[in-house]
Amino acid sequence: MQLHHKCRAGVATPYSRAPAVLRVGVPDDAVPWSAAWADYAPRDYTDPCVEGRPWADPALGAPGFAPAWNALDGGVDRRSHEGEYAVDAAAGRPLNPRGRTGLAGRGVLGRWGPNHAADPIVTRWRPAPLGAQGEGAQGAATRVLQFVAIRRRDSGEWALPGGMVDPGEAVSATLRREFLEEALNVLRDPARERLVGDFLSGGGEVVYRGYVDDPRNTDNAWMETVASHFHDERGDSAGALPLEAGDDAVGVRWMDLSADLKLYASHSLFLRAVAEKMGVPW
Ligand code: RP5
Ligand code: MG
Ligand code: MG
Repeated sequence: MQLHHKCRAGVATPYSRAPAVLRVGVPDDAVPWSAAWADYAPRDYTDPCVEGRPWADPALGAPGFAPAWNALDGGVDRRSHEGEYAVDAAAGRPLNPRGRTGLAGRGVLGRWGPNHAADPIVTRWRPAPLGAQGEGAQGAATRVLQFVAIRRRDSGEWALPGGMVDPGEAVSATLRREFLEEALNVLRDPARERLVGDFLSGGGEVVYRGYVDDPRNTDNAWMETVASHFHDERGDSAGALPLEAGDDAVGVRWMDLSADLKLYASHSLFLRAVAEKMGVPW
């Protein structure tokens, strides 16, 4: 099992979105639920920002709330890409498939169990510097792949322009919508949608599907995603878009793919898969 570390540490650590709330330190060997830890008693924390929100679940035990774990529950997909997850029988709570995080409850996440997102990875070859265009095409070996990165409003980190799959929404629609909102700011001017034409249709090529090591994760709520790749080989469609940050993004830019990038959550892992697919060094 791959150990999560953005949502867990060996020593007590503040929860990223509510620093007064401390995660219990969870050493590597105590991460799996199968590791005995009789007096493991993490703080139970659900942030007030999710209470009563239309996009969030009610509290467990609230009248009329009977979630169907590991199932498509009305419009809400409570299935995991990781296979069937366990549910703590006594507490009636789903358990993080990657093990302990040092914090119980939902934190700032809306759903108990999996919270589904989609991450569009839009790439182009880095354009030759101005004035160098006439010197012949870049050799395949020296071409540098770039992707569209956004800077997140919540943590200030660079990330993929991903977002949550709405209940009943197709993942291909989420990929397109989130790119339009965060990297093109269609919320300011809806007419900008036509700039992408059909570049983002069809869902792209899935390079990752599964758990995200997201700093918001808890023992009972976690992020999962489908990361999908869209490549503009000639750089004259998506590669030439007038990028503009919007919604929960405060910055946007083309970034060279590199193992050295320090990106949000486990986004580097998805980019590594793109580098392998495109045959560029990582
Ligand atoms: C990450 O959070 C996913 O990979 C996706 O990029 C993002 C979705 O959450 P929001 O951007 O909507 O906060 O875990
Ligand atoms: Mg968004
Ligand atoms: Mg987002």
